[in-house]
Amino acid sequence: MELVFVTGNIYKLREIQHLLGKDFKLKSLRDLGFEDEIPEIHPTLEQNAFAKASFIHDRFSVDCFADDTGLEVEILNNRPGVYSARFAEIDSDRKFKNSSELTEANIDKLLGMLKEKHSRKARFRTVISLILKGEEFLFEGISEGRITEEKRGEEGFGYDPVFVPEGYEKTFAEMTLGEKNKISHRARAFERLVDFLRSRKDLYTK
Ligand code: ITT
Repeated sequence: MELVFVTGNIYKLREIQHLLGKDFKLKSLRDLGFEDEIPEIHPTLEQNAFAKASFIHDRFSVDCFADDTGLEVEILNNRPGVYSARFAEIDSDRKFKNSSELTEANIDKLLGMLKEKHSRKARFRTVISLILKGEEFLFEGISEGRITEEKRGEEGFGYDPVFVPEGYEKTFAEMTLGEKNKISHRARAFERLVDFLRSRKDLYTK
């Protein structure tokens, strides 16, 4: 089965293709010849995921899905949440040369805000919006954990160097892709998507 994954993030595309296996052929936005940014302007992960998926569905009439993920830190009232990707830009005039500089600044801001705080409890939450034959289906995956005091590890992306999942000592950035995929928020949400697709073959065969 062919499905379009509405993302501009190649790390995510790699992670998800790894999870889905050979039953599903994942197409990227580039395969559709689409390389523009889709604005993520909504106040919730659910709305953003749906906006991305419906934008591509309306334009190309393809079955597709989009996800949105946020890091929700309990003592910060679930911030950065939906603003995780652009956290360092909020209330700041600073301009960033590239995405890795922004990622570093996001992490520094987070660690700064957590200094002296008595709790470092956090969770990643992923929401997937699937549009299949014109109908929307939503899936969620959560990874509970905590924010470290310092960055550790080189793998992964985003906040991985400062997030330790519950029951582990290593950060996500100290795990291999295979290890992270077994327990990550995105993996859990995508497992639900895959289970759904397998159970509802009637929706997309013929
Ligand atoms: P899209 O093109 O799919 O929108 P994105 O990089 O904006 O890609 P998300 O919206 O899913 O990705 O995630 C928002 C931000 O949350 C992302 O830029 C990272 O900073 C952070 N993030 C998401 N998933 C993460 C993960 O598994 N590990 C670490 N950080 C993550």
